[in-house]
Amino acid sequence: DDLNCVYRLLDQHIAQGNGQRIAIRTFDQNWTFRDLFEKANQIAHVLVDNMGLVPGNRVLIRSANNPMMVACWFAVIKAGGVVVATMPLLREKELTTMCDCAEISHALCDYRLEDEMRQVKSPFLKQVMTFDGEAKSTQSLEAAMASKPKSFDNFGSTAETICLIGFTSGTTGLPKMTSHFHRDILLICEAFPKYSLQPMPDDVFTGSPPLGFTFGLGGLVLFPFYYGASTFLIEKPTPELLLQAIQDFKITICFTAPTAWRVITTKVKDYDISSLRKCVSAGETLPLKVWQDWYDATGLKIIDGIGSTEILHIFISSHEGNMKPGATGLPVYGYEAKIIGPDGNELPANEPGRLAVRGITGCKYLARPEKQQEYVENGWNITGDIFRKDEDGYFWFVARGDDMIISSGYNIGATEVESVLLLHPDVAECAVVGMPDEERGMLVCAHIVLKDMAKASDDFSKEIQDWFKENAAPYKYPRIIKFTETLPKTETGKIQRFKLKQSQS
Ligand code: 3SK
Repeated sequence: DDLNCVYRLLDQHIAQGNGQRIAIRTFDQNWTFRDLFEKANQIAHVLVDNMGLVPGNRVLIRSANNPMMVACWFAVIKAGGVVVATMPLLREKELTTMCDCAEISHALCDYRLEDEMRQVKSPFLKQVMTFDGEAKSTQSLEAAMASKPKSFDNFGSTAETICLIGFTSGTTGLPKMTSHFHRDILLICEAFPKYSLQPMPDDVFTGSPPLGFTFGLGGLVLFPFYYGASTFLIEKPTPELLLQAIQDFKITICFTAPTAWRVITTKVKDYDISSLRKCVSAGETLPLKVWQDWYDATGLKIIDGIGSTEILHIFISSHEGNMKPGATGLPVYGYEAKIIGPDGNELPANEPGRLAVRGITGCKYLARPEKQQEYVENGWNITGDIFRKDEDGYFWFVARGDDMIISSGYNIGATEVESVLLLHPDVAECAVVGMPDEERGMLVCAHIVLKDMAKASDDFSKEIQDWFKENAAPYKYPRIIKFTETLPKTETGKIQRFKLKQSQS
């Protein structure tokens, strides 16, 4: 049982007599570990008895961060299913691609996000059930749960049973999927949090990343529960709500992205945040100015980190005792990192090159053997980031090595945005690049050639942006549109994105 992640993270608290402790709080709900345990067990019964789930089936979970989403996450794994948790903002086309790629057969969905889920056209998806928080509908998950027992015999998983599939925002057409074992879920709880946070049962975690992003899953569910602590979930987090929660619910550990830390710094003087002891930043690189301003305002040192969906969570970071402001940090216990040149050999100190990482959680691409070959060598995962390692072994971010745009902590594949734009009936050609921005780190900027250039206008940009938000997750939409007669290309017709980047800097 100790290597079954659901037992270790949830059931064990009941077995040890800690069921009455608070597991999840929101602005209007309190769930104890027992509440969560019983609801997860009832949902597991519904998955098996009513939805016909058999072990190994992949189950999509679509929701904002709330207690029912967490209960569904545990229920799927209890029943032997594989969780594919998604960002709430994804649209029908993105959901369809995920269902097709991961062969998803079942979905559990917050009723407020049901419309897009019902439009998914995938031959694999057989069963969708929605939860509404109160069994308002007789068809709801809660209505089906009402008659189910509050105990459940967990499927007999082993340490190496796959229980989670993560999608990475691909830089090319099809997304990359990575799989994770029960063992991996538990190992990350022994790595970054132990190294940087030293959590205790009285800690209260909060933050903004969605649970569909493994940064959020770790920081807001796995780490608190592994250490018997509680989590405070916010469905639509804003800097103000994070500050409100920290003040009113005595939060001790907060996970968010640099963009939010920057805004929070400007507002913190209006709140009492004296309970806060650890501040974590990941998802994009943390500018030194943001770190310094927060330190000057609060005396707290933000713990920067870099992780990935492939590795599951943060693998380079620091703690108060060994921080070099501006550097991302040192490899976390259980991981090794190095900087390699184009020939794959390690580079000398301070030379920028590709970051490679290897460690306890491995890197297992699913269904795409060519990706395993391209991105994994001797267990080393070759990331898309350019870093340098200084003479003391600290890693410093230099640049993204691919066409990924990181805006407000979201990873946005430029090619993915292009492929959506090309579906617009008026778009002939387009190229998408990141544009540096004070507030968001990067902005998505689309250079567009229209079939009829006479249509180019500010109003038409707005029309394309609105159309985009209907057809893809709104956080990916191009905030800047530049209409152009031609795009710069090589002799072989390849778009020269670097020229577009140069022309705007
Ligand atoms: O983007 C990151 O740095 C990250 C951190 C933790 C887990 C997952 C990711 C992608």
